[in-house]
Amino acid sequence: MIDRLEALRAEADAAIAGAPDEAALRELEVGYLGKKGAITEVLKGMKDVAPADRPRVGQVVNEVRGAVESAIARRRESLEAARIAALCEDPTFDATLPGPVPRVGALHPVTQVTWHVEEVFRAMGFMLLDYPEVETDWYNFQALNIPADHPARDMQDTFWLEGGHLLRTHTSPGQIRSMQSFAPPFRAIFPGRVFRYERIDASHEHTFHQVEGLMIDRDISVANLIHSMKTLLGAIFEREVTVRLRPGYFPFVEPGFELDIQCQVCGGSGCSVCKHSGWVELLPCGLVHPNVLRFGGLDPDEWSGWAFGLGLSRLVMMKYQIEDIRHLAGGDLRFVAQFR
Ligand code: FA5
Repeated sequence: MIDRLEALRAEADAAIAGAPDEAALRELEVGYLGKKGAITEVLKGMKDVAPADRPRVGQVVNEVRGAVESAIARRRESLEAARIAALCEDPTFDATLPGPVPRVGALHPVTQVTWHVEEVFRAMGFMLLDYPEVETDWYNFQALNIPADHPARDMQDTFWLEGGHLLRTHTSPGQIRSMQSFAPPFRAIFPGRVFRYERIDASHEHTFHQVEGLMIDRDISVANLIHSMKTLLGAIFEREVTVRLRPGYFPFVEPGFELDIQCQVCGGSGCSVCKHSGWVELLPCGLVHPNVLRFGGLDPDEWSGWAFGLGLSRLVMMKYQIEDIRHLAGGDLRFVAQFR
């Protein structure tokens, strides 16, 4: 067996040294070392070797296999060097020409800002949650203190589905769902798409993004809420932005506020995005209404909370000074490529 191996080694050495190209070399590699290769075949005879001789024979097998492997590697290197040298001799080859540039994609600005908002809130100990886009009337309205005949339903025109389901008009149903899932105190944000049966214009889409935030604890106050909103906006815009707080009505918070931001597209002088008012409605918020805490299964005498529903699509527009919301879902890759 040792003689057979030594003969194979000599034969392989000569064949490898004479291999004219990579294809021939690859064929030799398979022929000697492959599953059905000559060396592998010899190895199968190991079972017939006397036990006392096995260590010595085994050593030779390993040596021969290693030698063939390194002969192949050396030949491969020299073939490659010869190929490059030949290329350099070719007068039509210009090594200074730029190579093909890979096409690099870009994350959509909504994704980028969503991730940024998530990062800011995670650093403040908030959980990141995800809730269904198809909701029931109960989660989307009733449990948020908006009964069937409540005029506040008109504030959010709804896409109704079969079987009493609907496309969620806001991310607020997550307030009830999270209260049902987590024992207080807890804090969470839930970003996502929302849908409204609305006429679209420069600042209104039928499908847009919101991020809801909810903090449930004992003795929560408006001061906690304002501090968190300021931290968020400071981090997102990376500069001072002018905001104003006004009373706002939402059946699920009491008191409720509208936090507006000075329009970053026109700087406050008036444009189509801010409807020539200089301000953009961005961040409705307030203290969670006791009825909503009850619907979520919490005792309002013990627990309190704040919530906000950030208009994420509008935030993206303000951050990047995008003058029309329809660009966001327009599917034009030239638009997305600008946010690389
Ligand atoms: C709500 O959706 C409430 N759920 C927010 C809330 C949550 C209030 C928690 C209090 C506590 P509103 O309908 O105002 O509120 O929408 C919230 C934000 O979404 C708006 O400030 C605005 O920035 C954005 N928005 C509303 N409608 C559209 C639309 N058609 N296109 C794009 N953005 C919109």
